Amino acid sequence: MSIESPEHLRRRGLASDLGRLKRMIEIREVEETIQSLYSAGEIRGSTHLYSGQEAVAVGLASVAPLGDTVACTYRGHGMALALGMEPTAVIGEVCGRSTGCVGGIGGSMHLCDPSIGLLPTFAIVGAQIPVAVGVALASAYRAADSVAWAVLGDGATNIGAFHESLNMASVMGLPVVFVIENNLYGEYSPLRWTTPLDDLFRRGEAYDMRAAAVDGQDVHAVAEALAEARSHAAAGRGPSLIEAKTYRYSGHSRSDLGLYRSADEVQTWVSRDPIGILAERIWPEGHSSRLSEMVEQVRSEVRAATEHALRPMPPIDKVEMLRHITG
Ligand SMILES: Cc1ncc(C[n+]2csc(CCOP(=O)(O)OP(=O)(O)O)c2C)c(N)n1
Ligand SMILES: [Mg+2]
Repeated sequence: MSIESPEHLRRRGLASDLGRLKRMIEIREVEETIQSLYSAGEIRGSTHLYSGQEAVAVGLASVAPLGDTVACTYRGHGMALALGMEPTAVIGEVCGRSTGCVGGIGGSMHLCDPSIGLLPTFAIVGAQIPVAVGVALASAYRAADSVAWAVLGDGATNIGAFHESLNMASVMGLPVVFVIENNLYGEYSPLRWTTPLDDLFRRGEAYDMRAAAVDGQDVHAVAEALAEARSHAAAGRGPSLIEAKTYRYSGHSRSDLGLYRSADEVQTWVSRDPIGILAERIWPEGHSSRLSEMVEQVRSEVRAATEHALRPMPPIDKVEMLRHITG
């Protein structure tokens, strides 16, 4: 299947800029709903929100055909939605309900749906990277034209598995694209406290790998860079490392307010909001009322999805299992 296939984009709802905008709004609304559900005590364990980074997931899902495989992190609600998971399945899973994508036993950090190419999201920093390389190896072995995607944070580039994975993928010329979501922070530490460089794509040089940085707030720029990387991989020319410069609006997880970041810094990034950037491009003559209309529409869809997701309780054995897992 060609990456321009209208069929795959239609199935994902990403065939047009309006579809891409709507999906980014959906991700934002689902994350805001999850934040409120967390405060209301509906969510056990931790949860990591994706607000601010929407253009990366939607850009990737716009160019990854069905048949590709995505391995990403605990900050994976946005990627699941971008790839086509229904809000009910995300919200249900995060809340441990049977309406969730894996029946409520995975939770926020373990979303999964093989039918959309999403491997179970990974809670261990960097663990998804060698798994994606393994998927790429299988694809090369079978002479399939599918590509594997490893989506990781800036902090994960300091993990041994990152370096081993890039090395092996490069030596073997495997069809994998490594996508760094550089949101400038690890758990609570600014990138520069833990990492000796700002431009993480430069780590690709050490592995003789095609590498580039891209504006992670611009869904078109992300899609273009990732489409090129995918074509390169699918043509048998090996892996790429793409660094998307982006920002998470919320703290690292659950109740973290992110107070270690200055208000100016947050404001600078909010002024380059990925939803605003695309809306302005779609409606250059003025976007605020049309955008508000779309937000209202998505908000009511997400409200309905939430009611549906929370209605049933899981069977008692799953409740017991969750109790056991989360203490
Ligand atoms: C191997 C491992 N070490 C530490 C942790 C705890 N931890 C969870 S998220 C995180 C920060 C990762 O930062 P980054 O890769 O930049 O991803 P982001 O959370 O910013 O998306 C850490 C240290 C973990 N889950 N796994
Ligand atoms: Mg980070």
